[in-house]
Amino acid sequence: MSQRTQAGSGVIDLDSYWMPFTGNREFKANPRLISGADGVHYLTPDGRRILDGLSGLWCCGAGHNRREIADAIAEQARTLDYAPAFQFGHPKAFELASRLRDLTPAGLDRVFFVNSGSEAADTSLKIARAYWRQRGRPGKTRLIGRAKGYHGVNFGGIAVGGIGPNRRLFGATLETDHLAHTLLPENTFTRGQPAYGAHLADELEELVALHDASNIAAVIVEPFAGSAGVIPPPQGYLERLRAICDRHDILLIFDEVITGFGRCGARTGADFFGVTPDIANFAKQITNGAVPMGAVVVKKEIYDAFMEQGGPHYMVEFPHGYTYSGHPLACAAALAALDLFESEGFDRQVAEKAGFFEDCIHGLANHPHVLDVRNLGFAGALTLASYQGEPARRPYEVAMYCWQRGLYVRYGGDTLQFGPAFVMEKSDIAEMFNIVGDALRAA
Ligand code: PXG
Repeated sequence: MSQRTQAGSGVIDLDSYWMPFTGNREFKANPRLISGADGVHYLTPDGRRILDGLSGLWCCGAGHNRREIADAIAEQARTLDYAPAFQFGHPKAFELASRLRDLTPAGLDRVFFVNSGSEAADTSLKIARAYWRQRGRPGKTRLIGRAKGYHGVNFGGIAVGGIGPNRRLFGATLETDHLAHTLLPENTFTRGQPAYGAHLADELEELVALHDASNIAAVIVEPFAGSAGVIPPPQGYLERLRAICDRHDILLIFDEVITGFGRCGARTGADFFGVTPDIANFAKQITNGAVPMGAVVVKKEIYDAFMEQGGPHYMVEFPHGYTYSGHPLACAAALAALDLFESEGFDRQVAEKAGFFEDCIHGLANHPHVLDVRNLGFAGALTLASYQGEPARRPYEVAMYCWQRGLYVRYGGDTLQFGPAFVMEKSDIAEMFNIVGDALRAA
């Protein structure tokens, strides 16, 4: 018998949709439909208002259904719905590239458009390898990620990614190495960046000793690890990675898909931590989640290496790109979203409210089942004590309780994650953590 659910006045069939990163059997037995949104709330078909505790999936920091973005998309769809991305261009893609150049740290000057964080990851890894080939050092191919890292789900991204369940079904990937993660028992319940752990960056020196830098193309890390449960870098760690990369001619890639455009309380993670990578990947917040888009922003020297080795002037210098790279609707949405970012000062808003958010989430430290609390900017996570042999069960149960109480929180592994919209009021933040507190007591 097919599974169905009521959605407003109609009934929908749940069978055909194979849902991404979802327990399909559980969802279809216990559907949680979202049919609308308003500001920092979601609306359900049965008329409930649900506080959005993760800005969608870390992507709607400006709040939902922003009229400025919706109007820009509608206007663009009537003016130029699509233009060929290869060998032709449309003005808004150039305008947006300049805008991203201006909003990202000095030195990051050339912008390659993609459609997601996963495509940004694989694109950045291909750029890194090809760059060294263009520079006459074709042996530099090895890619290094970090345990607990998340760089999306394409083959390059899972190869450098460090989350086992995302890789183990899929067989061989690229040959990669991983730095140790920085989630240390010494640092539990730290507010913001822990003081201890910068030495873990020195593992990169050990990998250089093992492989020789002549074989290593790039290191990719998230400024703070997001998906694995908000793991802020130890103080001095990113600086040390940067120094080791410089010493050995290894490109440093920051995956800023979550940290970019406001989440840290700065324009980017690079700005917040004061470390500039050679390549920075963005997605999510670029368009406020309204149209899929990602961007890989690289140093001018990297772009120039491709131009110099490009052959006859009519030849393609970098055989890579997507039909929808720089899609007109995405560009229009991004320009409107970045207008809001600047006019409403989302980086400043987060910086101002981050202390309140921090106090609220650390207020849960003594609640039942809580083993750790971590936070940075408008991002935070709880690690919860597991049921024997069932690490993922308690966060799921807590999240289901919250959903019943009108709060959407993200659960995965043994963590709960929080990433409110930048525009969320303090009263909503307090309510969010009150509900979570009740859920923990009930669990
Ligand atoms: N890199 C990073 C750092 C990410 O966080 C991706 C790449 C992949 O992006 P796409 O657009 O291909 O999904 C991500 C995505 C969570 C959560 O709960 C995180 C992501 C996605 C969904 C949930 O932390 N990050």
